[in-house]
Amino acid sequence: MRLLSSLVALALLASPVAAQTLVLTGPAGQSVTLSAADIAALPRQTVTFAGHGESHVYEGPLLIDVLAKAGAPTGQALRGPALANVVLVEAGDGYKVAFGLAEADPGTRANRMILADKADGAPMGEGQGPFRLIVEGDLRPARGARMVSAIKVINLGGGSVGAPAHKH
Ligand SMILES: Nc1nc2c(c(=O)[nH]1)N[C@H]1C(S)=C(S)[C@@H](COP(=O)(O)O)O[C@H]1N2
Ligand SMILES: [Mo]
Repeated sequence: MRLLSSLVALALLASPVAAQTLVLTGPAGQSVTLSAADIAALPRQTVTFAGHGESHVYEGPLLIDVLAKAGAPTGQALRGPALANVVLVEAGDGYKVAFGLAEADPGTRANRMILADKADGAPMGEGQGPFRLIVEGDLRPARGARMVSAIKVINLGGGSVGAPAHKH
């Protein structure tokens, strides 16, 4: 009984805190849960983003490196039929942002997409963190989903065998 009430108390204490994990779904339907430590361990980038007249420095891995953990095609594999993959970013408040996977590929676009876990050198608090999408070069911050809790990579190609070999 004492154990049970301790567990209930712990659950009550824990409930208002945003999940520190990120649930990924890959193009083949595979699901992977990453911890904040898993995300922090990926190679890091720094992106300055200005929105609403304020400029902040965000830090975190390239989104494509996060998505690779769930089997998303990257680099040379991101061509032909792989270009029919889309990304759906979901936040804790129900906000959703979608775009093509190739938009997150640094071999395709100079502007980076990162999954920030720090802003101005510190972890982001409630309402913003622990993870925030940052789209370098966007003219407004609407795609910068705060409180990212899940990301799905979905292939809209319908399993077609796809593009012929192509040199570039
Ligand atoms: N989860 C979540 N992220 C969101 C939104 C939201 O409603 N929910 N609004 C977006 C919009 S429209 C803007 S303008 C920016 C605002 O971010 P800021 O509060 O850091 O300026 O967050 C974006 N990210
Ligand atoms: Mo906005």
